[in-house]
Amino acid sequence: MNISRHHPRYLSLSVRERLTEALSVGIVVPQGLIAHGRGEAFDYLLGEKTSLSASKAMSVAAALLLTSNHPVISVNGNTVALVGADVVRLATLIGSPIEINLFHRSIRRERVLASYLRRLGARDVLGTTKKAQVTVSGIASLRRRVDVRGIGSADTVLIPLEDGDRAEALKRARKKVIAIDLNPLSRTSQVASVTIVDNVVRAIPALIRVVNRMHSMSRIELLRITRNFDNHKNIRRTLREMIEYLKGWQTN
Ligand code: PTJ
Repeated sequence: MNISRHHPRYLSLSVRERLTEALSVGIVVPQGLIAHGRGEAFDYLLGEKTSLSASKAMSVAAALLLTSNHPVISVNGNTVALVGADVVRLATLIGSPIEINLFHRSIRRERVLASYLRRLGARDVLGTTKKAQVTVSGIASLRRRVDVRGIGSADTVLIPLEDGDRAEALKRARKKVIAIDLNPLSRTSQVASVTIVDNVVRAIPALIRVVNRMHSMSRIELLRITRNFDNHKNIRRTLREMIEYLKGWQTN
């Protein structure tokens, strides 16, 4: 559908359009549209903009990615459809592989996502071969099977739009977990080491900008940023920001 740029909901409508197109080629599953709807509802409560607490979490996430020995970006259908090109850019910048790890898993979908990411310029795409698989214990779905060269040996995993089960299991496996999730109350948000409560379409491009800015900082400075961060305190700040935004509507 051709959406006019002058439509007041242009951005939101074009994101929906991207998801439905990705559904038609098998990148996104129907359940992904439902998940997106839930995300949109929370985005309203943020005024559809990046909050101060999300910006803070992004700085910590960037510092963590830059100081990790083996960071990995885990992607699902929605993430690839919405920000595939930016994920490839971020992976190149931090020198990390991209691992496809699907909740609604099928070999066909894994191949579709991998070839799409490669067309966007990704060099190191994992998660499509059974050869190098290991199991992350405590995950009820097929997402427990991961690549030993990727999530299996990662010290930090970036997980946009994740299910809580796997976020918890990755934490138990002693990995640092960076979540991007519009729902600050989700299990993923609550268990992650760093939670960016923001729309993935704003968060990944913003994260690229922050990583570029922090690239020249010393390791000591970066480690100080990660050590002084309290994720639960920052999520409470996000909730306060949402409440303040709603209060603004009361007085309108
Ligand atoms: O591609 P697959 O098979 O791996 O499946 C992907 C989905 C998203 C269907 C699957 O991972 C799933 O069911 O996820 P959940 O458990 O519904 O969680 C998705 C979370 O992402 C929810 O907390 C949403 O609020 C949040 N969310 C949805 N859209 C966005 C988002 N967060 C950030 N940006 C979004 N655009």
